[in-house]
Amino acid sequence: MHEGVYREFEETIAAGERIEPRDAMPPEYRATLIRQIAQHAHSEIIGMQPEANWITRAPSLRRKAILIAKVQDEAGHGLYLYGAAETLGARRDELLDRLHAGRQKYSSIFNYPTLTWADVGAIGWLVDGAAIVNQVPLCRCSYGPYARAMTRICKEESFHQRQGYELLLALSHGTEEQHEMAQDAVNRWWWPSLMMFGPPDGESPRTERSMAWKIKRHTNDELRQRFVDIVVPQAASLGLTLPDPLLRWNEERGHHDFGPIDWAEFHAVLRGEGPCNAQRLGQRRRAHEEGAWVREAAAAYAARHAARPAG
Ligand code: FAQ
Repeated sequence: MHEGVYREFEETIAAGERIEPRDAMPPEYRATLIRQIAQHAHSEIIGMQPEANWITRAPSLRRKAILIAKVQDEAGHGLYLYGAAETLGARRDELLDRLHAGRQKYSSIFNYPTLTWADVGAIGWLVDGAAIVNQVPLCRCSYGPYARAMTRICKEESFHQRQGYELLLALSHGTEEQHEMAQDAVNRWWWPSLMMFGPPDGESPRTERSMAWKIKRHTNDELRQRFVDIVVPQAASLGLTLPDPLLRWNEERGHHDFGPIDWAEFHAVLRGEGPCNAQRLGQRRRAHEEGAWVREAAAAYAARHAARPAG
């Protein structure tokens, strides 16, 4: 009987149609999605920290209002994604427990520090830019609730990306000191942004299966290349350079060549040895503990309303 059930699943995938929460699906498909969506959700809420670090020090009221809205959007993205994971039977409190215990990952990129105000611009331009390149194909992912969450998230991310670009443009054309600050931020965020796309294809254990299931639509290296090709002309319009002496247009390939990525650094960050891993996870655990009263109050409120007769 199981075979028949999964045949329908295989046919839906082959036809390029969506799998929905009540459809039968192989347990490995469910587990892969829970892992990826949870890691993605964790990245959104941990990703609030590096930029939130600058809210109190934003240089103007306008910049402060924009930054608060952006960080709030990231919390919202986390909510959509935890909601999508719940449609697969995952429990949100268990996913958070796994994050807090260091048993579930979040993106490597958020383990780097935000040293100056220009880092807010570099995150918007490069980190949100990389996130968009990775996430636009996920809008066509085979699992309906994840694909639909991505559609909305991508729209908001493109505002974030433009916000970062505009911030860097202002700094790049400001005083000499501001220009240098923008260049320094780009120098520090460039390589970690390339690592966001994951290990090279030959060392990516999940890609083949996820491509067959149409969760992923492109490999890690394909999306990394797409990102480099998009960003190079943007850097030129910003009047900033990218810190890679090997970066150049390859006429034959029709793409930019770029220098080797330090995969040892990437693996060290994934092992918890990045510059800010301990700080980020510590802050997340503290926020969770200090927010316990909010969760309790919300549960008590919901229980009281559920007990009240309708009308
Ligand atoms: N960091 O076999 P693969 C954002 C893990 S954007 C940490 O290639 P897969 C927006 C991988 O999960 C950032 N871990 O795996 C924002 C796997 O883990 P496992 C979040 C990484 O899944 C902007 C193992 O290594 N975006 O937050 C990383 O096929 C600004 C083997 O790798 C997403 O999560 C990494 N960089 O491909 C927020 C997008 N790379 O199995 C705030 C959705 C790989 O050992 C401010 N996810 N790993 O547990 C994906 O598209 C995929 O999961 C990939 C990895 C492409 C990340």
